[in-house]
Amino acid sequence: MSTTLWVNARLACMADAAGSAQDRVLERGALLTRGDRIVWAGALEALPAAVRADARDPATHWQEVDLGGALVTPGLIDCHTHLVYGGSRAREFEQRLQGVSYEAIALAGGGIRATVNATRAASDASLYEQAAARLRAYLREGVTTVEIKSGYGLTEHDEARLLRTARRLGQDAAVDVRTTYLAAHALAPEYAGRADDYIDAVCRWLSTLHAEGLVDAVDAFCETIGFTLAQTERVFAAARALGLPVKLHAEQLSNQHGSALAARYGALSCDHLEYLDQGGIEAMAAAGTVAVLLPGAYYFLRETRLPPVAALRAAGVPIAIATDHNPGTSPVLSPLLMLNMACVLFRLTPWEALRGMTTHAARALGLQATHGILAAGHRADFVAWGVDDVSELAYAIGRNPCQRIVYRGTERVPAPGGHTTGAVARRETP
Ligand code: DI6
Ligand code: FE
Repeated sequence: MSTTLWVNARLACMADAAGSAQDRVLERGALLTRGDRIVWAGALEALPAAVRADARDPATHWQEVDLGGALVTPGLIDCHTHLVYGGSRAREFEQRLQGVSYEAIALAGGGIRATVNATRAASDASLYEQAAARLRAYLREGVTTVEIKSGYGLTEHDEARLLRTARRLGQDAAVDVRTTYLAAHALAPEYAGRADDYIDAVCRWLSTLHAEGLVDAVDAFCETIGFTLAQTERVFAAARALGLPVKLHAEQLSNQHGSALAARYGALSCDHLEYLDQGGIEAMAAAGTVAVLLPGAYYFLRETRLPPVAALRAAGVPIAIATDHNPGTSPVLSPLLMLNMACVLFRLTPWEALRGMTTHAARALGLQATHGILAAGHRADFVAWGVDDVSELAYAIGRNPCQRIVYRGTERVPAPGGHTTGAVARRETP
C-alpha cells in the first residue's frame, strides 16, 4: 500500500469536513491518500503533524506529488448511461431532422427496437469493443465512476450479455462501473401485445441475473411508449423483494406520475423529468430521491419543455447531471459538454453542474458514503484540471483541460499523448 501527499492543489472538495455542500476553492490545498482512500484533505499548512507522521508508517511506500497549482475536483461520476449496445441510429437521426417524431419512429418498430436487433446480432467481443471505445472518451475527461444500464437485449440471455460486458469493462479499465438492470426499457418483440407477460419475465430474469451478481440497481422506462405505472410497480416490487435499489426513467415525454411511484419505493433517482409536476417534486424531496437531469437528451430531441429546476432547488431535491449516452436520444460522449449544457440549457450554476457530476451523482448511485467529495474516508478518485476556476469546466466547449486522473489513489496511466488520446487506461497492478 502506498501513501501519497498530493500538494500544490487548488481544491474544490465539494463539501466541508462535515460533508455539507461548499462552493469554494481552497488555495494551497493538499490531499493525503493511503491506498485507495483519502486520509486527509485541506490546506497544507493545516495538516496536523501527527496525521502526517502517522501516514509515514515505514511499512508503506511514501511519496509526495506536486500538482502544480491545478484545480482538483472529485473524479467525475456519470450516473446514467446506456454505454453497451450494438449499431448506430444515424439514419433515424436523419428522419427526425425531417420532422418524424421519436415516438412515431418507436411505434413503427425503429428506435430502441432497432438497437435491440443490432445488439442481439453483435458478438460478445464486438459489444465489448464498441463499449470500450465509448468508455475511453469518458476516461479522458476525468470520469472515475460510470453507471451502465442494460436494456437493449430484452431476453434473459441478451440482458445478461450486456450486464456481463459492463462488469468486464469495470474489471479491465481504471473506473468503477455500477450496473443497472433495465429490461423494462421497451417491449421485447417476442412479447408483442403481451406487455404484462413480458413484465413477468423481466421480474423472473432479475432474480437469476441478481444471483449471478450482475445487478446493482433496477430501472424502468415509465412512458406511453414504455411501460405503465402498474407495470413499473411490478418491476419495483421484484427489486424490493431482492433488496435492490430502484431508479426510473420518469416524466421524459409526458407526465405519468412515475416519480411519485419511484419515491414510494425509496428510489435512488428519477431521471429526465421534463414533465415532472409539483406533487412529484414533493414526493422526491420527502424520499431523498435525486433528480438526474439529462441535457444531452433534451438537446438532441429538441425538447422545449424544461425540467422544473427552480422548483427542485426550492424543494431541496439534489440535482445530478449525466450524459444518458444512448444511440437514440443522446449520442453524447463528453461528460464535460454536459456541464456546459446543464448551465446553458437548464440554467444551473457551474458549481451546481459540477456537484451534479460528483456529489449528487454519487448519491444517485447510492455511493455517497464513499464517492463524490474530497474528504477523509472517501475514495481517492480525483482529477487535476488545468483551469483557474470551476466555471471554466462548464464554460469551454470541446476543450479537455484534464491533466491528471487519480483513481483509487493511483495515477491513471496516461495513454501516449496524454489523457486526450489513447486506449482504455488499464488498472495498474499494485
Ligand atoms: N429514454 C431515453 O432517452 C433513452 N431510453 C429511455 O428510456 C432512449 C433510448 C433509445 O432511443 O435508444
Ligand atoms: Fe436513459
